Amino acid sequence: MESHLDSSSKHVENENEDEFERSFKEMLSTLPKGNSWGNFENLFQYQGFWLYPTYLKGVVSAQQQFQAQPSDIMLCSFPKTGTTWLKSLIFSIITRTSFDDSTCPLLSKSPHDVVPFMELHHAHFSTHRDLGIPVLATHAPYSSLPRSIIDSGCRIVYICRDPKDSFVSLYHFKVQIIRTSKNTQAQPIDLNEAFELFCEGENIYGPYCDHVLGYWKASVEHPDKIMFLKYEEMKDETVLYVNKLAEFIGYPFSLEEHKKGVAEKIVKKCSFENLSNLEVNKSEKDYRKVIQNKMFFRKGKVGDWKNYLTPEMAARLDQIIQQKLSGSGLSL
Ligand code: PAP
Repeated sequence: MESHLDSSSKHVENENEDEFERSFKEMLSTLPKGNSWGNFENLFQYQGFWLYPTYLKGVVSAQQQFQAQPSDIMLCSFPKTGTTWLKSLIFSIITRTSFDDSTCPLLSKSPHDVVPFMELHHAHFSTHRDLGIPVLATHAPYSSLPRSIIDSGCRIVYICRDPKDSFVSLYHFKVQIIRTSKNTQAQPIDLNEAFELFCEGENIYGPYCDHVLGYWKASVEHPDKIMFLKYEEMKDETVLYVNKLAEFIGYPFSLEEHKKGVAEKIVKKCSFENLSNLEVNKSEKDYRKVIQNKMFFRKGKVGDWKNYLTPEMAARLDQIIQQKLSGSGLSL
């Protein structure tokens, strides 16, 4: 039975939630409003980046409430740069002695269910610390991370990708979401229009370059705390990077594990071919409202942009990126 104390603390919790909703709505009404990318919601510009209200609410809530621990691991990324892959790799590294080939949760759960997003679980921030899996993912830009993440000194792993491939991946994701949505206001956006917006930085968590540069600069300043990865390099030498990753997050492979090829097995288990063929990841089960598990697995290739962008479009985006990154020491 619910105790008197439980119900009164729930009451306070509800009041706090109501107060948060009220002040969030008030703040939202003051922010610059952007395009919707065919969505039924517009993007809003917050601290220099474009977000949909649902994600923005989670980021603001995390800024106010999330308490990071030094042993936490934050997986940060711009959308469509390899988050699903990195979630499954980090999860597998951390839990490698807890499960065997037949009991691994990745066989029956989406990588997004085993490693949650910070901004999608506002007020709960389930890091699964209690299960010994202190990992949380976010697409929030570095400058909008909750203060406690920086102050705690916890490890941050960031992954980026050729923006041309990220754009193509994002575009297809968006088209699928709109197709699945029952909201009649949602209309698929045209590729050229979406490309224009992406070049101007008006896309979810955009501008892309500012997102990448924020984490890049922080990783140069604090290489012991922030690991900066590139999707293409990971694809090329996955085993090497899984070893580096394990070392960096504090779960290095032992000599015995090296001999047994444990890293190689993790790489195989988390490969696009393997994960995308699991029933759970082929499923149309809603991961979150209109987003289905299968939408996180499209092609998993480097250079698929060539099938969608003209050479002129590619040159234009490359030039924007080069200009923005010039002098940073980073090339993409
Ligand atoms: P998110 O930001 O919504 O979480 P994210 O996982 O970062 O998405 O990106 C999805 C991309 O990663 C898709 O790329 P594509 O559209 O170019 O195909 C998806 O196919 C790819 N991807 C998913 N899982 C893997 C994997 N195991 N290995 C390599 N790429 C993967």
